[in-house]
Amino acid sequence: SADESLQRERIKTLLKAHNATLVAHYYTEDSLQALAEETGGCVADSLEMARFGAASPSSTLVVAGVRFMGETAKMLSPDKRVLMPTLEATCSLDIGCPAPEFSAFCDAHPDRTVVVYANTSAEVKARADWVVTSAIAEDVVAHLHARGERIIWAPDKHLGRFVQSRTGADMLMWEGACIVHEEFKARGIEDMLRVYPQAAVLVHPESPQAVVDLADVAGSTSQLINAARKMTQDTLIVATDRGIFYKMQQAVPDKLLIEAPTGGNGATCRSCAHCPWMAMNSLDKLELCLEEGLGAIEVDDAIRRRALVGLERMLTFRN
Ligand code: CIZ
Ligand code: SF4
Repeated sequence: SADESLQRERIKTLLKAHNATLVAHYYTEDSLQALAEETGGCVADSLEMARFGAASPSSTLVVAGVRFMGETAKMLSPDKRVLMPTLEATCSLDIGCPAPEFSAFCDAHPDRTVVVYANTSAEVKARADWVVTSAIAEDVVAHLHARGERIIWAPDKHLGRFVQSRTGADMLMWEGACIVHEEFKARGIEDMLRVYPQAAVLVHPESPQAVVDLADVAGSTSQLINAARKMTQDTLIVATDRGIFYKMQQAVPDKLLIEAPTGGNGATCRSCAHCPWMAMNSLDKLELCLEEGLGAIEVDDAIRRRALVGLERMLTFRN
């Protein structure tokens, strides 16, 4: 609309005035992803967001995503101002893994290497030997397993089980889950495959085992977008947050993308393929945060220094 295009222009002016770069996650709304692209920022998964933010020459990073992404950006770029359109956007994995309980769990198994998913608080990262995202979890765990290390994995039990099955590593799991991905239903996908028998199934491994078992490709968001390009099928059933369709459709403009079913038979679900916390980000909140300097992320320095150990291992990891 005309209003929205005026708003986009105002935000572009604000970004320039603040020497700010906008980094948006694949699961945020299309308007934010489009604006990040148009203004020289980036649209990415959490690993690439972290790399891009750290390499950016801007003095301010605006992170459209959920809180752990802003914290990671701040920890990697302590001298930059890191703003978020909303500080309320959390993640069920972060909520389900409180630092004191997690720390006690680690203390009870001192012989294990602690590997945590990026979807955790700065405090939990500070307790970890390694931080990983879904894009490199399997490679890192395979590397540790080959060195004979036994692992504590937290917090996503589905991703942990997926990585365990691929690597054969000895992994003690924390029992967390993503409220978006755990809603995908194998039965619903099987029904859909009867309607679209030629379709390929693309699944994010935060999904339940039965859903991953139906996948032609299971992988992180960036891996799924790359896989979409390579698939010979022209219909793709996609089990991850539907925000990914913005970039995936750009990558494969001629393919039909279909959201994998969540609740079977019209049953209600809590999230229906879209993360409620990612959805808290909007152009309105972005404009406000730039105008008023709201939503600044701060991380305690001692926590940051400890969390950086695992984060830097992730960023410098090469197979
Ligand atoms: O589900 C998420 O929050 C994901 C996929 C994060 C990421 O690694 O980009
Ligand atoms: Fe967390 Fe799931 Fe939302 Fe990602 S999609 S931020 S894992 S709740």
